[in-house]
Amino acid sequence: HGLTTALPTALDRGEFFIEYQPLVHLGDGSVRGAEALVRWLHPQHGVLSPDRFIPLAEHTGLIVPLGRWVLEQSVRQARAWRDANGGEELGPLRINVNLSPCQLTHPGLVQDTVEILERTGVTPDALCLEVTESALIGADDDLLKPLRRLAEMGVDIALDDFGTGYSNLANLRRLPVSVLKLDRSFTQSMQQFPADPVDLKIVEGIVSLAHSLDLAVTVEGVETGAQAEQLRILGCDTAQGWYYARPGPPERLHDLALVDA
Ligand code: G
Ligand code: G
Ligand code: MN
Ligand code: NA
Repeated sequence: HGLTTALPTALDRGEFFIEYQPLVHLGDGSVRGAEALVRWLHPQHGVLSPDRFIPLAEHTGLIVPLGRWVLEQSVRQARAWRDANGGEELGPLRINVNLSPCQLTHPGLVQDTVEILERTGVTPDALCLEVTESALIGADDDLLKPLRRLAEMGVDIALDDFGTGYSNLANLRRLPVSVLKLDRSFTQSMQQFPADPVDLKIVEGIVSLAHSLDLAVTVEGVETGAQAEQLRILGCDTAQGWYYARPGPPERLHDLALVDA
């Protein structure tokens, strides 16, 4: 249909833009960084969410140049936040970028990332690449090699939507990941206070396993203060969700971070 024909040239026409959603430290409430979320400003349909076009971009192969564009824009943005603040008082804002499975198998991933970091003067530890749990289920060494290279350089790798795919927990040990992003469904079950005791046990178990493997835990989809408090008590490290802020323009993130500092 219409989206399919318009997609291949949308990148050249400059129709994509990125919104940023803050990542907040649960212990002290400070803004530590943001996740980059791409949108398509379609000339007829208006703003389209990634669910509408990422699958199409994966199917047509546009995801490789689009993903590279998102990575470059986001890392530039992280640099701009740092510069706007004189690089000091805020502490660096880190940037999380989603990678689709097709980008993992694309041979240019490591080199593109290195070049983008060098061009922008952003250190690898300011970047976190998010890969879904399902993309890594049963991953062989060839698939993991580029992620391992990036992790060795100091780039964080996060396992996105964790707890939805059924990955073998023991498998975590061989993945070069340093962050688990707990799926939104866990946060949703913390709606009531006190939350369901079984769900509490599950999250408690995941957090304890994660920490014993030296992984940080980020929670997604936090919509209320009660959820944030419950997840903080359970030992989660970082949170993201509408309770703090919806995805928005980059200037807003800087303002949020300054207010906190
Ligand atoms: O905020 P939201 O509706 O925008 O995001 C929907 C989904 O799209 C999320 O699962 C998110 O991981 C994915 N997504 C957002 N931006 C990107 C991107 O730049 N690349 C890829 N591969 N997925 C993205
Ligand atoms: O990469 P991922 O699938 O995790 O992308 C985050 C998705 O979750 C985006 O679609 C984003 O807009 C959405 N999102 C972010 N915060 C909230 C929230 O508090 N509640 C809900 N329901 N969705 C959220
Ligand atoms: Mn994500
Ligand atoms: Na997610």
